[in-house]
Amino acid sequence: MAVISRGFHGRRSERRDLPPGQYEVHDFPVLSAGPTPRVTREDWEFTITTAAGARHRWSWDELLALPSETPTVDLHCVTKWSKFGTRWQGVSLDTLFEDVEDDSEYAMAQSYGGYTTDLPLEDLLDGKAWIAYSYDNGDLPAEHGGPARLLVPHLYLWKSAKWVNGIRLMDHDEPGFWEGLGYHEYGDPWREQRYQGD
Ligand SMILES: Nc1nc2c(c(=O)[nH]1)N[C@H]1C(S)=C(S)[C@@H](COP(=O)(O)O)O[C@H]1N2
Ligand SMILES: [Mo]
Repeated sequence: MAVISRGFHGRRSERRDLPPGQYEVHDFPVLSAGPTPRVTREDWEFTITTAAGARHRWSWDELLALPSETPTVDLHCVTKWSKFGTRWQGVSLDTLFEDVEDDSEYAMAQSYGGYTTDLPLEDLLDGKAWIAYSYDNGDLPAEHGGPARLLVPHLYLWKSAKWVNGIRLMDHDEPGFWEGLGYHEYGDPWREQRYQGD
């Protein structure tokens, strides 16, 4: 087997899994389309609404009483920064969808403050998405979506709705906030799906 000198590998950061067109950052940029909503844990609630209108609701205490997971994931923002190895704690959407009966194909995540983003329901399931309430072993800071945000790290970060307060199931796709402004309806960083038509 050939011994390859260090030089051929390039810098350490280039060996990480960086999707096309992205660069690595070490800080944690804040990107918010509007002011940061202030939601107290007492007032916070999360609702899954089926296409038929059935509502499944969790208070803050009910969310925290559910089994949680501690995913370590890479984040990829459409503005081209990627951050490796971010550590979170949250409840898997699989847990929240356990008792939800609906065969809808699409979901709209909705946030305090009015932000929305749409995605196929299957992209929220099978261990791919969480309602995250802790970042780096601390409370999730408000500017990053606290008390809790959606975390869907396999898609561009605009799908990870901060200050999430619900998911509405839909039998057809509808554009969310950025999708309605020309961003890609799916947003796979590995296929560089930044804008409509990519
Ligand atoms: N409610 C809400 N969620 C949001 C946004 C927003 O403006 N409002 N911005 C999105 C975008 S474009 C990105 S890149 C990430 C940024 O998350 P961060 O501020 O924690 O880095 O949040 C996403 N979720
Ligand atoms: Mo973004």
